[in-house]
Amino acid sequence: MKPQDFNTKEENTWCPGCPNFAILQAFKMAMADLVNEKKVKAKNIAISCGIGCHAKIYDYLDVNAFYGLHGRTIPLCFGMKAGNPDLTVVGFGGDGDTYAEGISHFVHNCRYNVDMTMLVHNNKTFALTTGQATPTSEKGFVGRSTPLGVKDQVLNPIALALVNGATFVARGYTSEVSHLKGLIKKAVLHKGFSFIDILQPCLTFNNFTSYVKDRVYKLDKNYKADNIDLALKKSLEWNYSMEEKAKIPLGIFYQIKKPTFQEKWPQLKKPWYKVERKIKNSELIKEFK
Ligand SMILES: Cc1ncc(C[n+]2csc(CCOP(=O)(O)OP(=O)(O)O)c2C)c(N)n1
Repeated sequence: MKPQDFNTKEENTWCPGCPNFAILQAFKMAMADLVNEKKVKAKNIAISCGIGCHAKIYDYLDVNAFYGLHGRTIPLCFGMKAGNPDLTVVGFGGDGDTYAEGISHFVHNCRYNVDMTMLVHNNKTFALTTGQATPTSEKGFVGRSTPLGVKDQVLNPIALALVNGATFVARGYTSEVSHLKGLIKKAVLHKGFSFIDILQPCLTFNNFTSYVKDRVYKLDKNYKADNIDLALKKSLEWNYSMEEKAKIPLGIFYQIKKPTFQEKWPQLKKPWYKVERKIKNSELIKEFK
């Protein structure tokens, strides 16, 4: 299988040069590899998305998919996985989508450890609606909804995921496509909730490329990703601000094994459509007639 085998015939309406293309490409390359390595079955890939520029990825991937509501990607993925544990479930969200509208689902899924992957296209703005502030917009960010600049504390999604029990927490960057592809492969193979915050500058409404490009660095090969204290320390190295001296780590901050939601609930191990029910629908209907 080749990455382009996931292409659809839909016209792509992202802005020319949008870093979302890099996420699409990294995902297609990662999934093609996993299919060729016989670790994933193409027919079992199921995705969902929120609402926003990121969500258009739904149109550009020839896989099973459910177009969601703003912020509801995670519960949709949760439902798909609970309904059919054979599926390889991946959610795509925006930073507004996941860290504003969908924040409660994000936090609780870190606790539940549903076996799914969440890829967040983090452009630090609500892009589709033309550049309002999101929780990861830094203090001082001037956008359509904040002409006087953001006054509040910025949200650090990496630290948030870590303190709430997430079992796979990573950061990628759209200018590092093959690194991102590697992260996606590892995330998909992880048993449990795997989360990658992907820095994706929005060329039209929030282009922070020049800020990140010289500040990113990859976590060292000797970095031990199973140590929560170290992971937390690393997560605080950059607080999504525009501080001059910041350094931005990329890679897997933390990965451990914990029982998944399905393992905690043995009733959910079998796909629901294979469960034999004692109740006969026809008898029930008769009773209510
Ligand atoms: C509940 C709800 N609130 C607001 C909207 C309007 N809305 C549609 S797209 C969007 C911006 C999406 O931004 P983000 O999730 O960051 O994704 P991006 O466009 O940046 O990829 C908003 C606010 C909506 N569709 N539903």
